Parts: sequence; C-alpha cells; structure tokens
Amino acid sequence: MAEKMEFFESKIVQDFNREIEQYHLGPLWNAIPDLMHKQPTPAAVPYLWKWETLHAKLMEAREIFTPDRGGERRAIYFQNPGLKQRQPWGWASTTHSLYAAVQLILPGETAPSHRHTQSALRFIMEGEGAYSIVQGERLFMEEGDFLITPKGLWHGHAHPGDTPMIWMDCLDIPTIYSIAGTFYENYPKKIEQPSVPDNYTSQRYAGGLVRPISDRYPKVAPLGSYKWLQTLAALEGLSRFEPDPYDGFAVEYINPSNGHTANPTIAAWMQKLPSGFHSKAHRHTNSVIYQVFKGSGYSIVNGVRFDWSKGDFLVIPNWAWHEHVANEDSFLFSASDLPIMEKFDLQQEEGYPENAGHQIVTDEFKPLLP
Ligand code: GTQ
Repeated sequence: MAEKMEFFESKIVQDFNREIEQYHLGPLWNAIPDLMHKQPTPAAVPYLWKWETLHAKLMEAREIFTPDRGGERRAIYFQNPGLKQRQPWGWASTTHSLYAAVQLILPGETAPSHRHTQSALRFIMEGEGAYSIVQGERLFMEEGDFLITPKGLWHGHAHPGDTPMIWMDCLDIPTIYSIAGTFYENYPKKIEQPSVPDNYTSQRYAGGLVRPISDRYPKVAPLGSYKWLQTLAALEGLSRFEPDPYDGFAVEYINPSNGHTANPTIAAWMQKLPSGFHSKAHRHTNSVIYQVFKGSGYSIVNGVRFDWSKGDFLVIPNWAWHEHVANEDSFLFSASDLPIMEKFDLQQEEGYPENAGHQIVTDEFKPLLP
C-alpha cells in the first residue's frame, strides 16, 4: 500500500501525468479509482423541494416570463445540488439521467408545438382546462392525469380554461445530452391543430383492460393521457390485499399496445401508501423523482429523514437506501430511469440487510445553501 502511494506521489509520475495533458492524453492509473467504483457513487444527492417555495417561485415567474414573450414554456427545473448548473454534465439534471420541472400555464396562454429526441411525461398537480396537443389530439388535463410525449412527437400546450394549471414535467434531457443525441425542431406554425377528436385515445381506452384491435401491433403512444380516476380504481383494487413491503400499493403506467413502460426511457408509477404504512428499506440502481400528489409522511434516505407533504418533490439518487412512512393515506407519483438501467442490463436491487430492514435515522434534511 505504502509502495503504491509512493508511486502515485513520486515526482516522475506526477510530472509525466501533467506533461501528457498538453497532448490531450491522460494516465489511466490516475483516473481509474474515480472512474470505476466498487458500486454506484452518484454525485447527485438526495434532496427535497417544498411546495411553498415552488408555488411562490411559479407565481413570481407569472410576470417574469410569458410564453408569448419567450416562445417557450414557463417551467422551473430541479437542479440537483450535487450536479452542476451550466456544466455540460449535470446541467438541468435532477438525477444523473433525468430532468424534472414544474410548469405553470395561465388561461389564454399558448406554449408552441415543438418536437425533440428527448421523451417527456407530465403529471398534473393542480387545475384543469388546459390541453396538450400530441399527434393531433387535444388531451385535456385534470388533476392526477398522467400524459406522455415519447421522443419525436410534436407537442404544444394551450389553455382555453379559466384557472392556472401546474404540472410536473420529466424528461430524459441529461441522458440525451450526454450521448449527444439531441435533435430539436419548432413546429412550422405556432401550435398544431387538431386532426382527431379531443381526448381521442383516452376514450378509445376507456375500458382500461382491453385494447382496440388496431393496436395489436405496437405503437409508440397509443394512449396519450392516463386518467386519474382509472389509476385510482386500480389502486383501490390493489389496496384490498397485502402491500409491497418496499412500495406499498404501486402501479406502473404502461404502453397498452406493447406492455412496456409508457415512455421508452422513463418509468412512471403511482403509489398509495396507506396511513401508518412504514416500508422496509431497499436500494436499486435506478434513481427516482417523487412528487407528493396527496398526503404527508417522511422518507429516510441514507439515514436522513425527509418530511414531505402535498406538492413537495423528493429525489432519490441511484443506489441510495430509502424507506417511506405515511402519516395519512398518501399518493406519490414517481418517475425513474429504470428502463435506461434495464436497457444496459444494469438493474439491481437489494433489501436493507440489518435492523429488520429499517435504517437508523442519523440526521434531518436541511436545504443546502447555494
Ligand atoms: O412542455 O414541452 O419542462 O419540451 C422541458 C422541455 C417542458 C414541454 C419542459 C419541454 C417541455
């Protein structure tokens, strides 16, 4: 060991390491301990954003940014404090692979249609009356609905209703950025015009369990909007039985024509944690971004307690131990990079081995100063 240290610190090695930099070369012997960890050691940290802050900042942004002025969406993203703002790696990253944001649209506003190689999902937190238009279909949004725009599909939003609407966006922006896979295009006219009846796909799938025979052959997005009442009915049925020890009663949004995740690269779940439920702790290679849709409770992530209530966002980085406790019946929406890990055949999961599956709380979450 001492011999090894001597080698790394010797002048001849250090000089060499520096000298080859001018040729844009690097010494593996210096890099490998950081490049190849024994197990995932994400730079992203567990973090919690409170609804009070999010709501206040969105209200300030009402005046500061309008889609008419900026031609874009009024979205504020979650920048993981462990990842760096405005650095190619880490910018607009909530986890290493995923971006999440809250978006506000006011009555009368239009967010123009565009398309890109990033896949997107929306989870509706507050309000009603706005629509997203995807594949020529106006998908009118209500609280608790889940919407998808997989890569390459035109999508724009408009609000003919009369109450402000707030939703969560999640996209695989950091993943596509890091593999230099971005293509982006604005729609030639401001917003796509309807070419099929409103809420066409959710009507076609009103039955829930059966698919139109024309969708036997896989389509990218046969169903654009997953309605809250259908999701809730599924959870109520599940809740009559035993909860999953780690996740309570959880359902995953799937593509009804091929059975895969609704978005190709982002998994999305709705889970119900009944009042008093205390999950066991586990960890997995995928990261997760939680939105507290209803209820309150806390999660313990790597020994730190995060108290959450309605509207809050909690991020669990890859391979972090975590368990959840519900103070009342709680509904958590979550998005994760599980499909990305699975595509690389990297998904792993394990239960907390000690203390009957529960962590010891060593600290309480406090927001980090910038
Ligand atoms: O609403 O289409 O937060 O394209 C980021 C990129 C929202 C959107 C985001 C997007 C959108």
